Amino acid sequence: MYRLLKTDGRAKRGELQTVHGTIQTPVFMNVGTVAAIKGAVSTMDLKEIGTQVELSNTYHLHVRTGDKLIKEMGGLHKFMNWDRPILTDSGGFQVFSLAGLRKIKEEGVTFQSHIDGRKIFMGPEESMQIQSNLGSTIAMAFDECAPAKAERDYVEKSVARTTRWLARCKKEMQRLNSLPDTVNPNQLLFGINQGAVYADIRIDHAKRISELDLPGYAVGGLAVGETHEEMYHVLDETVPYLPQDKPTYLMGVGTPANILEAVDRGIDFFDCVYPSRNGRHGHVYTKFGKINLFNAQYEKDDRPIEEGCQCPVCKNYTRAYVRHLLKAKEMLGMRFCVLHNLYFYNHLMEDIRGAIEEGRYSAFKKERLEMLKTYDK
Ligand code: PRF
Ligand code: ZN
Repeated sequence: MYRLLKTDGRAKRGELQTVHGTIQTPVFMNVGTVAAIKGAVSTMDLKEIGTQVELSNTYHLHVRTGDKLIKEMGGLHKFMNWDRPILTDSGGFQVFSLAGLRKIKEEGVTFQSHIDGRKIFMGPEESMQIQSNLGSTIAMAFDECAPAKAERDYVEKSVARTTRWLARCKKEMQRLNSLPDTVNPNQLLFGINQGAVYADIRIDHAKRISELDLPGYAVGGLAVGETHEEMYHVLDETVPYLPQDKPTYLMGVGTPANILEAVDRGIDFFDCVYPSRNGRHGHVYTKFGKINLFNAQYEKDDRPIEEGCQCPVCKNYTRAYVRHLLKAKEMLGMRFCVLHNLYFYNHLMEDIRGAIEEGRYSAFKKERLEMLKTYDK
C-alpha cells in the first residue's frame, strides 16, 4: 500500500495507494473539520489548488449532523462531493481540547458536547463505528493526548491505556470492515504514538504499536505547548522506532518551518489549521514569511499576494484589492486569503517532494528556512 520511493537523509518520499487514489508524500492535508474548509472554500476549489487529502473530525461530525445521517447519504465522500482520500481524526484529541467536563475510564471518555451540552460516551469502539459510518479513507486510532506539562507518572498510565485502546480499535475496525453494509470496507487504521516529551516512554510506545502492523503511524501529543526544540527532539528520538516502510503523520503541525524540519526527521503527513485560520485574519504566506494584508503598506500595492504564485487568486488579483475586500469585511477577502494560503502549503509540499527526489533536501531546507525569515528580521 505504501511505497517508499526515495530517501534523502531521514527525509522520505513515498506514495500511499488507497481506494480513493494515490497520495504522494510528504503531503499536507487540508483541514475541513466539519466537512467544510473554513473560509468558504469548497471541494471544487480544493481540486483547483492541488489538494490531495482532506481531513475531517469524528467528534464534530458526530455532535452535529451526525455520522448516521452521513452514512445514510452514502458516506462522507459522497456527502461533500470529494472523491480523493479523506482522513478522519478519531475524536480523542477534540474530546480533550473542546468538550466540557469529561471523565476518562478504561472503557473510554464521557464528556459534554460543546454544541448542546448533552452527555456523550466515546471509547475506541464508538470512535471506530463513527469513522466507519463516515467511510473515510484513513481512520485514526482513539487516543489520549496528555498535556505537554503532564507529570511522568500520569503520562505512563495514559500511554499504557492508549496502547490498550489501540488493540481495541484494530479489532473493532476489522469487524466493521467485514460487515455487509460498510461504507468503505477498505478503511485503513493509523496508530498514534504518545508520551509527551519523555523520549523513553515515546520509544517504548512506538515499539509496542509497531507490532500491531498497521498501515500507518502518527506522532500525536506534540504542538500542544512544548517548545519547537522539544518537538524536534521527540521526533529525532521516536521516528526511528516507527516502521520506515509505513507512512508517518505528525498531527496538527505546523508552520512552514516546522514542516521543513519534520520532513527532515522522516514525517510524511501533516495537517494544521494555520493556513485557513491565518487566511481568515488576512495573514498570508509567502516564501519570505507571512504578511498581514491589513497593514497600510499594501493599500496601493499592485503586486499579487506572492510574486510568481500560480494560485487562482495571485493570477487574477492584487494585494491592494484583496486588502480592500478584507477592510470592507467582504467574505471574498477571507476566501481569497485562505485559497492562496492552502495553495502555498500544497505547493511547498510539492517543492519538498521534488527536493527529496533530487537528493538535495538538506540544502533546500536550509535555503527555505533562511528565506522564510526575511520579513521577520
Ligand atoms: N491525537 C489526535 N489528534 C490530534 C492530536 C493528538 O495527539 C494532536 C496533537 N497535536 C492534533 N490532533 N487524535
Ligand atoms: Zn497565491
